[in-house]
Parts: sequence; structure tokens; C-alpha cells
Amino acid sequence: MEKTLIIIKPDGVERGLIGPIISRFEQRGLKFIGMKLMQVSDELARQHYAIHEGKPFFEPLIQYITSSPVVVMALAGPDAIKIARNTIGATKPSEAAPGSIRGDFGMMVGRNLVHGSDSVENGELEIGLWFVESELTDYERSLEEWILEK
Ligand code: DAT
Ligand code: MG
Repeated sequence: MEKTLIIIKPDGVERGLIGPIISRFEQRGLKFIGMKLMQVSDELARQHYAIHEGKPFFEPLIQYITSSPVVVMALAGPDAIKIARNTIGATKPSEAAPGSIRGDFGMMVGRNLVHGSDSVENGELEIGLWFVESELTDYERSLEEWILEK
């Protein structure tokens, strides 16, 4: 099972879109294995976005992600990375398909509402960065076979 780290960024929380955004992933069939509301520290923000350090949008990105609480989720499923990124939509909301979260709720890249891991490796790394083991669960969904063909 692939795992992906999803973050509802501060604009999603401030705009009252926690529920609608969570619903997109829940309806899709992804399995929730961890979830919490938290204030992001400057240090964690810089670690999470380390790959973008030095780019012109880096400091505004750190400012944005630390400006108000976020909701962080660890989701699992076959092809979870690709499924979650398609559900989120393109990085720039102006290029995101209608029906995707960014395509339905977003206007600008600097307020694009959601983060999703971009590879299997980063999914594992990011879940390790944002969650401690005791915050993650392992359970069998009783409806599993109606979502995932065996
Ligand atoms: P994504 O969040 O779709 O994985 P990314 O990893 O390339 O996109 O970039 C991380 C975040 O940085 C992105 O959600 C918004 C911001 N960002 C990326 N490219 C940008 C740009 N050209 N101008 C402003 N912000 C940008
Ligand atoms: Mg990314």
C-alpha cells in the first residue's frame, strides 16, 4: 500500500474548507491512517520544503504555511500518491482541472490549499517527518472489498 502525506494549508483552514477538502479524499476511497490539526514551526516548514530552498517563492511559502494552523493527514491505498495528486489538481490553480480541489477552490499558486506527496519515497519520508509512530493507526476497513478489488 502506498502512503501519502496530505496537508490542508492555512488558507483551507481559515476559509472553513477542512470538511469539504477531507471529504474529497474520503469519498475517493483513500484510507485515513493519521490526522491532526497543528501549528507548523518555522523549522518543520523549512525541512518539509527544503527542496525549494533558494527559490524566489521559498520565504513567502514558509511564511504562508506557518501563518495559521494546518490539518495533516496520512492516507494509504494502491496508487495513493497519484490518486491524491489528481484529487488535489495542478500546482497552479489556473491550470488545475475543475473537479480537483485546487480547480474548485483556488485562484493562486501561493494560496493553493493543499499539499500532497509527489513520490512513494517522499510519501514515506514526509509521514515520518510530520507524524510519530504512535499517531498512526493500522486497521481493517469493513467495506474494503467494495472499494478495492481483491
Ligand atoms: P506541489 O505543491 O503541487 O507539489 P511544488 O512541490 O512544486 O508543488 O511546490 C511546492 C509549493 O511551492 C506549491 O504548492 C506552491 C509553491 N510554489 C511552487 N512553484 C511556485 C511558483 N512558481 N511560484 C510561487 N509559488 C510556487
Ligand atoms: Mg510538491
